[in-house]
Amino acid sequence: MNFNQKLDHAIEKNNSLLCVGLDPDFEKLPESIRNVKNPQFEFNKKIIEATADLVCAFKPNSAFYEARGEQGIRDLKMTCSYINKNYPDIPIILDAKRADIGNTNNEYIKFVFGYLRIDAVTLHPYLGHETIQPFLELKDKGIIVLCKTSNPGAGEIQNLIVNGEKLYKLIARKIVNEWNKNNNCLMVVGATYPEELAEVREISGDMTFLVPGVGAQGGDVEATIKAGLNKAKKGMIINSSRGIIFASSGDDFADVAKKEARKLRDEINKYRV
Ligand code: OMP
Repeated sequence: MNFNQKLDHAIEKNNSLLCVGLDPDFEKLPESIRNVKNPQFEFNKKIIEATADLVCAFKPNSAFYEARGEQGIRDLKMTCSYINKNYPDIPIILDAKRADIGNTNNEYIKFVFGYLRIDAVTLHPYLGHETIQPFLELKDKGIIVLCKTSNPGAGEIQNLIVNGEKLYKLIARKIVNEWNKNNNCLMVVGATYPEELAEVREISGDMTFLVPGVGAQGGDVEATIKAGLNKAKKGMIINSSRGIIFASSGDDFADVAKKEARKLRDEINKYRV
């Protein structure tokens, strides 16, 4: 089963376009968890157990694990192994925004797909097609390229006019027309820019978007869903990290995360009809 098939299966099974971002900022973990042996893993495990029947994917962001050095990498590995073993139907996306020259890419690929056994990874397009190609050749994996990101300063570079159009549109065209030969490309389009999301949807046919920016970053769910759905009323992986995993800072964090995940999943579905 390739990434898109696995994603589709999870979307149908859980009736969900929601992705829970596993960004366990160590300083924000409840005190009772911070003191255990594998704190980020133990926190994630509870979040995963509470939300696995409500999501279409989990997305750990590498930064939160790298920040803790070898302990963090161990917790990330344990998290991925736990999902693969106990919830093999749920795809894992590693948010790492990779892509580099050839020999460096090989090492990234070994880490992400060899060591962690992840299903999809985020990449930036800045070094060009040549540096995306080794990832594109991995036919069964999801290759998720940044197009229009959710951050306030995204336009500084992404809205520059290149060849008569905004750069993010040119990137979207490249992904769709040149880079997606193996039908394994997705792209990142932030929920904080619904107008641009609609423009990118126009360019991209039915391609699936990873859409961060609802929840803590304030993206409007209704506007996002209406702008980004494809013809099959899906084509979006809507990520929320802090808005779900840190909805409570107390020991009831998993129960509250479950409630928030259900609320957001249902709100998304309300606009899919
Ligand atoms: P919350 O703002 O806590 O929901 O987290 C959003 C997650 O999505 C973080 O892991 C970000 O690094 C990631 N993200 C964005 O917020 N904006 C983007 O444009 C792209 C990403 C990403 O690639 O996932």
